[in-house]
Amino acid sequence: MFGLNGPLRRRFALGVRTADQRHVACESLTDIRRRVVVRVGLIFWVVSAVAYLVGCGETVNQVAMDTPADVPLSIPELLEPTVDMAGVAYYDLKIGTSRHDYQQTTLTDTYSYNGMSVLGPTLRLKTGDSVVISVTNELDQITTTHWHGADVPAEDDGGPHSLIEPGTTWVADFDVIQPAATLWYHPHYHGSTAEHIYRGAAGMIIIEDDNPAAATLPATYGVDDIPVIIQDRDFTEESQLDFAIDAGGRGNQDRTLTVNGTINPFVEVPRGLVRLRLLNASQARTYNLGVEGAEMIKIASDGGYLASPVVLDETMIAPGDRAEIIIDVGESSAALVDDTFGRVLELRPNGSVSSAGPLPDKLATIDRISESEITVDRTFHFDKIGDGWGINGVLMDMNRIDETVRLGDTERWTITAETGRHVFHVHQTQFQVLSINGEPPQPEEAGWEDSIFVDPGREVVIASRFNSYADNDTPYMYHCHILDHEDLGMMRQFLVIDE
Ligand SMILES: [Cu+2]
Repeated sequence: MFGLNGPLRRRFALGVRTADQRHVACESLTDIRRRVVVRVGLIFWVVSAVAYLVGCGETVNQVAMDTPADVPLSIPELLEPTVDMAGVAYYDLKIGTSRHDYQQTTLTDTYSYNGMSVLGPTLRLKTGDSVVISVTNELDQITTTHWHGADVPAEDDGGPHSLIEPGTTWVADFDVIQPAATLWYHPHYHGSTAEHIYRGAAGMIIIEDDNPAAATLPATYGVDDIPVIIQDRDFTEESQLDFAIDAGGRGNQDRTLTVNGTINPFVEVPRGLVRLRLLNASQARTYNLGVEGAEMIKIASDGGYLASPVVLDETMIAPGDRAEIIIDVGESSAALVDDTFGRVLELRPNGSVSSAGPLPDKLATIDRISESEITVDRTFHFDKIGDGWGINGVLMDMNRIDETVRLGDTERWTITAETGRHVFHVHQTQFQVLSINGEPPQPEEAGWEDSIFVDPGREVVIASRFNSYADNDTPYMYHCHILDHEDLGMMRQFLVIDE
């Protein structure tokens, strides 16, 4: 699909219409030709047919642009903290079972936080805050909760060593030392991460700061600043989640798209600038997202604001990735679209006008890591190992420390893959991309990242400053964020030590 530019793919999404979103989208080429010739003429038919042949290697429940979006987008509630005399903010999370209306024939059993029907409340933190987050496990099995993208001490990171036994509470305690960003939280119990997230346990974290360059951006949660948590799901005939692990190179790919747990949603927004906080919380699927009816302007990557806004035809988000985009909504609806699923989310003007804007020319100063700063080089190679997946020839071992990093060092990591598609994710640190296949990163990839797509055709070189926290005993993780691969062993552990 990468050979086709954005507008061509969007015509594909417009041209292929299915009568029922619960049925498969791959129609005969004759049907497509008839419909598209009538609509847009012969040139578009040729384009659509090519797009069809490339894109129809799989079947999904595609939402056509001319199918009404009739379900309001669910917006996860904001979790309000209790603040003590010293200004410390206390947040309470409880993970447990629930039931959610996925528009199937009956309610679906789910996992969630704080009694929501699915997913969890959004945590909104501010740079400089001291926070204490308690997580109580009301499931009947062990889990953990990890703060993905957060720069926190290893013992507060919520990785696979921070077990929460059923009926017990684990407490994370940290200062927010990083700039504004969209992060997320999710279980990270080794071997069960994919299933716990798939059943619905995940939520968004928004970090805000006093960056004056961002003061005119839309920032009213749920009004012009919208969380967009994208997940694919399959359902059994009994309307239950059809969880599966796929040991193949792409992991498990499902056929129905959900946004904040809603299928085929719309959201009412003001005219003017609207911010979408995109989070790919899927098990294994990568999305190529674009916008119909307006420009798509990317303002932030995993770790926060880009140097400047970037207008893009499409943005790829792999599992674990976040991207913040701005859409200037006009008099009629705009839509977030994906090249496989069609429309993801309709943005429907509600008659009000956003007070946000204008869009600033400059958002942040990205202090680029130079070659002269590098003190250590490492290489990581992703490959299949037997029935599992490993890094540098070994499967995950909870009792083995794979790397030891010295506090204060700046490291350059070169990442390659032998087979399959992977997403390199590292805990604690936000890195910079130095090169992809020897080329410097594009502006939209030149900010801070904690996850990056890797496959046999891409050599990715990143650099990271390890200058915040050290712990001689508790490791951080780095792993593939295709959750099938992670649970099957594609994870290793590093210590950051102060010596
Ligand atoms: Cu992988």
